[in-house]
Amino acid sequence: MTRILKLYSNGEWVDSSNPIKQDILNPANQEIIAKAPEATKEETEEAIKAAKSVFESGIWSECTPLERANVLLQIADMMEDNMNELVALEVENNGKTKREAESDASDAADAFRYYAGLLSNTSGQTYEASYDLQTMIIKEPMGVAGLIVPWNFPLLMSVWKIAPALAAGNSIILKPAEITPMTAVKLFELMDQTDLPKGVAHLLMGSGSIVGQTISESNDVDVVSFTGSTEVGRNIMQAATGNLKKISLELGGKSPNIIFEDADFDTAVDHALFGIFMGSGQVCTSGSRILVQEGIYEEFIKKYVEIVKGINVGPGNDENSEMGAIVSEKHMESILEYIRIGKEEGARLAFGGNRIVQDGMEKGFFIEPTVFADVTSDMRIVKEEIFGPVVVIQKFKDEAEAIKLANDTEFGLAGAVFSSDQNKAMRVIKKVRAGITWVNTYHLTNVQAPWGGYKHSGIGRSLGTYGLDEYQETKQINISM
Ligand code: TAP
Repeated sequence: MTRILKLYSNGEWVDSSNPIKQDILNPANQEIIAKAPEATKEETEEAIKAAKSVFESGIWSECTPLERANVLLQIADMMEDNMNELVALEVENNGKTKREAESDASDAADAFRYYAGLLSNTSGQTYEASYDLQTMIIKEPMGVAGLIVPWNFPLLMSVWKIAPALAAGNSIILKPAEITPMTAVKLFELMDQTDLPKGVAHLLMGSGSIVGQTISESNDVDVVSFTGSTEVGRNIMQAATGNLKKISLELGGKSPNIIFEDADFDTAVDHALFGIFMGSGQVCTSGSRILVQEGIYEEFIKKYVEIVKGINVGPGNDENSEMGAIVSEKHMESILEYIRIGKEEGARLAFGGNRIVQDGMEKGFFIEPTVFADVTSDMRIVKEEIFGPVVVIQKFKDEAEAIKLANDTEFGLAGAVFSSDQNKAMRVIKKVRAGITWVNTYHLTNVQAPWGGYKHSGIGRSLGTYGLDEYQETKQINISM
């Protein structure tokens, strides 16, 4: 039976007054798994007001750090106790593989533990500004935090925002992507069973143009944290001007993966595969532009394609699947359109390029892992974020050209260098204008490290102590003595 989802507002699961419901699909077979409410502007405003009033009551914002840490640990425990269900829901709703969903869910529980740990540590600053003036710097919660997340990591992106926002003592409104609400609903069901006071956390499903826009424009929202497209990020920045709310934006990327001739060949090939095909390429930090030094260029393509041919694409719940489905038909069509454009632009299609419709996969949204070689910097497939399993491979001559090509993009989210010369690798990675970078590996990161981009890839940082700062005000108190 199809599940009917509800909004979670002011500590209650409630129906929306809007009769329109969104079908929530399994992208591996188009089965309807649930019907989700579409919150109205009025319902969004009511939730914001309730969140504000609970914030002002001090029931959460004035808890001791240790009390808040205990609640975060309860949420982490609940997630771990319900890991299998969280994983199954993510696979069913997003299309990613079980292995990927397991890693997301475990990282998400860890993020709650990490922020609980930060709260358990004392921190702060006090100094003597002059003989008779003592200055103290303190951090305070901001108020209501609007958290808007995309469909590619529905659970992990929600938690990367919820955990620090709650740790800081804010009230929160979470808006999941319209098409992937399932794990957010489960997470709120779990949070509802903890000691988190009612009314601190609200879950509003609905469209970006109504719920997202209302959150971004509201004068009662003090901070908006958004992950998604650069276009919507710009929109949010404009909408936020009303009350000059703080914003953090984690946007798109077109990240370079630079492979020098002196790199360990097999390691470079292996990580360049993982760099783009993890999450079917629907990952903001994907290494979607591989830059290979001329001496190994043809050999690299040959080996790369040989392995790509063997990637097992299939439903996420099949243990043998190495790459899952594309999240929606609309997004699949957009990726296929880019593949068409790439062919038209004259890039060499070294492998893939088609929707997969055989072996009982005809109802799912599956695309072959796709490799374009011999691309040039002016091509749209090199410049624009495709956000799918499509990689472009470009040749470079020397270090200077590698850096030039790597930075020849409006984005600046991620980048990697592969070389056995540590000095050269460090020299080059420091020149790459991006916030998340790797040497001789790809995608590996941790909850302590700041996550975010340069240039059109965003503003602000998630995770680590930096992530907590995004949800805090900083105050100086000067004490005359
Ligand atoms: P977006 O349209 O940016 O959606 C991200 C989130 O913002 C969703 O919750 C969306 O709601 C909401 N949103 C949409 N319009 C809004 C508005 N005017 N005000 C406030 N919130 C709004 O991304 P998408 O459609 O999911 O994907 C489009 C492209 O974005 C992708 O192809 C990819 O290039 C990029 N993208 C990047 C990332 C990361 S991690 N950087 C993640 C996802 C997508 P709805 O779901 O209701 O539209």
